[in-house]
Amino acid sequence: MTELTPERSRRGSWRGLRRTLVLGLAGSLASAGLVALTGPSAHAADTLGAAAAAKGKYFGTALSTSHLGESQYAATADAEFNMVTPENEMKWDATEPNRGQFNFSGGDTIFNHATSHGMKVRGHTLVWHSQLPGWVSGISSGSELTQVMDNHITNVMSHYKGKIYAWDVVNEAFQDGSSGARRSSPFQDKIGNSFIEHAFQTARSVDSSAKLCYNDYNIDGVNAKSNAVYNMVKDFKSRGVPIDCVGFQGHFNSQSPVPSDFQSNLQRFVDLGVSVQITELDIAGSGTSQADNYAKVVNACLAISKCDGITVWGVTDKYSWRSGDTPLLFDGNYQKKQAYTSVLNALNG
Ligand code: G2I
Repeated sequence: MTELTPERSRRGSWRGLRRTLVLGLAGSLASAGLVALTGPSAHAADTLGAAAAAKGKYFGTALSTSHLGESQYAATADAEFNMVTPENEMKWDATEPNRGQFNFSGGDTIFNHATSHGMKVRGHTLVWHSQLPGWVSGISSGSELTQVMDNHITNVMSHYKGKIYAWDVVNEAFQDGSSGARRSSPFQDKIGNSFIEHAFQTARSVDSSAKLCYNDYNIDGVNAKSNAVYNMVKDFKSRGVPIDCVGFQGHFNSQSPVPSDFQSNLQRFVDLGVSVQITELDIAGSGTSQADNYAKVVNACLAISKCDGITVWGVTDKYSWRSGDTPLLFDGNYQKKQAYTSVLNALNG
């Protein structure tokens, strides 16, 4: 997201003055009984993307080629969101199923749909142990795997060079639990700790216009895993390894609720000099408790100027990766849920 330039800030002050005048006039008319003042704000935006944009943030969704042909799916996404993450289409198994053979058909479908409807795109994800073709896991030499990783990053990022808002360069490289250790993966086991910084360095050299993020789950509050990620980012910053953002996936349920220190945890990462993004938000539940949890997440991001935006991990409960948890903002019939209204009100607040 663009920083606040002097010009924008002047426009902001003008907006403030204009708002004072408009509200003053509206107040006089109201007291004269000429108009009724209704709602929280006369200028409240009526879509998630527009409401977020008014606060200098984005509000995105994961999108899947499997459902784009369903008119309500596409129409809901196009109306509400201003950022898109391909749910599976830019992952390694989709983009390089065989060594050296790249396939961007699914990624391009999502990219073209998003950009032709005015939405930006987050790239997801370049280096991840999951949805990784067997031929990659089968490589036993660390130096060969490093070359293969570099070649993958280079080809995928070059295809979308200059067009991607942010890339999840490395995804889910740390273990859950109290160890704070790296997760065993082909990259970790064969290349070693340096694979992450190597991936970021390669990514920067290919497309310096994309923000480069590390993305993970269960790092939303302060815990051993988020401490380990925090220490990695701190180390990267101190040594000049290029990293611009940390993605907090935000998959919440009753075992893993929105933590009370969510906002302060985001803030400590911002204090290291990166921005933060909520990248895969979904919250199990229903009704008021789900709506309240969504509001907590949105309010935390709004409170942090370097929280770039929020992406929910899907459009409708019908196609959620965990649809039994009904974790999204639209139900299976594309009706707005209480959680939707809660998010929109928080963004407009
Ligand atoms: O698992 C939830 C997310 C955790 N963080 C990284 C995300 O990339 C991940 O997304 C999910 C997708 O939402 C699922 O759609 O990643 C899953 C796989 O790790 C995706 O599921 C897979 C199915 O397991 C495959 O059977 C299927 O072929 O989606 C594939 C494409 O439809």
